[in-house]
Amino acid sequence: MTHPAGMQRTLSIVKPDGVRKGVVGEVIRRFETSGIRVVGMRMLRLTKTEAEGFYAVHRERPFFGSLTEFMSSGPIVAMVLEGENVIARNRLLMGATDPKKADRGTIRADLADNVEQNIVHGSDAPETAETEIDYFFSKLDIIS
Ligand code: FUP
Repeated sequence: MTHPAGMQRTLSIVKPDGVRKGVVGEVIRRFETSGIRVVGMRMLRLTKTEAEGFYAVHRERPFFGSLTEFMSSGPIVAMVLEGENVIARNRLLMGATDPKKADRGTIRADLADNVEQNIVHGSDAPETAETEIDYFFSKLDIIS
């Protein structure tokens, strides 16, 4: 299977606040409108332990307990996104981690309440994208 140069995959998550607010469709619409393809998708609820595994890099941070409590507080929608340079493009659509600092028109500026409950997750680099996609998806779950 050959892909055009620059073609990437990334993991996106609509977090429990996004599902509670009913903005899953709105988030997907923004991806599709900007030419990003959804090639895998599932809804699930993480246990606290699974949320801790996903955010293991933040283990020592003061917000780790609260963040993993929040991430396991309700269902999430995990997606594999595909496109040219999609890791950076998704991060641009998401906006800064803290919605107060995010540019207008980004998902977080428009929809999020605070730095913890910030609607979406998106992988930040090719290596983390691969690890994070593998955390949620088997090869058979992804459309190629
Ligand atoms: P991002 O890549 O934009 O999701 O941001 P980070 O990887 O820095 O942080 C991951 C998650 O930790 C954020 F989405 C929310 C949470 N977080 C807090 O709760 N408080 C903080 O001060 C920073 C991050």
